[in-house]
Amino acid sequence: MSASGNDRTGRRPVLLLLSGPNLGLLGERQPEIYGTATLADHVDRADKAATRSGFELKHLQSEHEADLVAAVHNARGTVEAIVVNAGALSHSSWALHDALAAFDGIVVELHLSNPDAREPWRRQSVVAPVADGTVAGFGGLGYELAVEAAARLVNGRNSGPPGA
Ligand code: CA2
Repeated sequence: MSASGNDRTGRRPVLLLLSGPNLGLLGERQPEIYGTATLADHVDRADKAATRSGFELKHLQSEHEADLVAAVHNARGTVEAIVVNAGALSHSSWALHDALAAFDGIVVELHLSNPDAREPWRRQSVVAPVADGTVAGFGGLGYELAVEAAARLVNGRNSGPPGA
């Protein structure tokens, strides 16, 4: 389905934003790394970007790896793209890696900070190998960029070969 229009049922294509552990604390601590915006601010920004691109945004935040894995399973066949900031699970969750590998839509990995410029343990992402691409280091702007990239990849996938 393309985002250039609704399908015959009137359904807008769906983009699922997943937020991992501790992201609900954004805005309260470590503003020098993560800024002062709250997760709700970021979701609002992502929602507006999704609407501009003709998509419906759904969001889930969880402290629990299993919830995120289940959300990816449930997305199969109903969601066109997943934008995922898995928090610290980005560096450790092979379960999330495997779930995303079994999702046949677009996957965009997202980080507020630039993990490559931080502690060595943040430099490995287990999400990156199963993502179409990664947006990192742009703070809240990344939520817009990741949603727009996901929407454009979905539309590109539905309208012709990649690379344009
Ligand atoms: O930069 C990102 O978006 C991260 O995914 C944020 C994660 C971190 O573990 C990743 O390496 C990079 C941390 C999530 C939020 O952590 C907070 C902890 C305390 C206060 C505010 C946020």
